[in-house]
Amino acid sequence: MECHDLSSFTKIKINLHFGVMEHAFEPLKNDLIIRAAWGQKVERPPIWVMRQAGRYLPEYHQAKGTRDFFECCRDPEVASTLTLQPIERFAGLIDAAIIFSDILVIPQAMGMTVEMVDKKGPHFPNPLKSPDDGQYAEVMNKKVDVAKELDYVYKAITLTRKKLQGRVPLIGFCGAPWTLLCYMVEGGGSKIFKEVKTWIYKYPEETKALLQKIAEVCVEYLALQVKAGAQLIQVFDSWAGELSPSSFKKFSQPYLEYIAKHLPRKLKEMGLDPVPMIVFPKGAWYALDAACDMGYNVVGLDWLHSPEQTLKTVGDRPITIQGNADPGVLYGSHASITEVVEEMVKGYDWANRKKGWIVNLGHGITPFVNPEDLRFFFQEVHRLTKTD
Ligand code: 1CP
Repeated sequence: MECHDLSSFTKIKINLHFGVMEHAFEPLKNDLIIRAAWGQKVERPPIWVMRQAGRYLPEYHQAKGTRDFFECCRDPEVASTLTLQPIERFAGLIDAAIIFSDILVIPQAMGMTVEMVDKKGPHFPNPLKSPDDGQYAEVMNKKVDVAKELDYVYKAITLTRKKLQGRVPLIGFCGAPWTLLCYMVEGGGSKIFKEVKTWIYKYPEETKALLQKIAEVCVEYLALQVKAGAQLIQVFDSWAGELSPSSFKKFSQPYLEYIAKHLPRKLKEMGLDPVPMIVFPKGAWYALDAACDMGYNVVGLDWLHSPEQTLKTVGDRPITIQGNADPGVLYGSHASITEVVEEMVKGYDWANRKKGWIVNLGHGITPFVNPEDLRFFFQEVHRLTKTD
């Protein structure tokens, strides 16, 4: 009889009831968001908020200490601790964790230097200047080893899944190619987007080649996140709203579609089951109709959309909407929070539909919000969607 040592056993794929998985994790005790993302009827709408692990939480500052931001991302122990903080604080009220990382790890993996400047945000000391600049050729020609360069993210995901012990699903994410391109050429956040507008209107073909390169990295990166244990994925197109309807069709949509088409194929090749995919094209209100046909299961909306109009636009397509309270309401009174939740519950026709909605803010939670006001938001969603 053939003899196997135990270590090779632990490495082989374990065929669980749910399909072939790379790791053995505890079964989910709360899979509400996964069922809602697949479009199933659910007992109540799942809730999480973008940027739920971060600066508004005192425990975030305490755990981070004086460490550099990217140092936290690269340390699986720290990253998993930060990911779990909102899950622990809001236990029983929150339905998903999102891995603590940043969208800008992809430009780093592509060979660019990105620093996180305290109280200012991301900074690229050497942004891409123009297609004639040697750095463009370098980035385009670099064979990105996505498995090696971002190994720390996969390790953080696997460790987080273990620590979660099935409490809630874990979301993996990446930045959309358009949004990443903005940072790579602007060198950080921007108000007028001078550089990236120069790129799209002066060098459209070179811009598209770079977007395609980023999209390919995104697919591989997301697939490896799923292999490591991510149970849903979200693509953040935070700067989609800087494009016109026509330029969105040229410089964002094709690459979002590429990811939605190729990720499931890649997962299949890897022997992994598909996971629900969320797209968040922030500010691109004109693209809601198109976003419903881009191949994603969930479309995340900012607060510029009314739920009623959204439902009309979605029609009978099997799309779940995620969102979309104005994050600013968390600076307001509890009466205002209640009103905003009531408007969403009514607007998404929850009492009749019981599907197609994941509750979230319309963008990330902002610094200086009192976490207890977020708790009140969660509690109000639970209270106003309870079925006896
Ligand atoms: O709970 C979580 O969501 C934490 C994980 C997370 C995610 C999903 C972080 C941690 N960043 C992100 C995504 C991210 N990063 C986006 C997409 C979401 C969005 O639009 O908000 C974007 C645009 C970034 C880029 C980025 N990183 C910014 C924005 C700068 C700008 O141009 O306006 C900032 C400030 C960061 C730093 C960052 N990322 C995450 C945290 C907790 C922080 C703050 C770091 C600190 O000061 O301690």
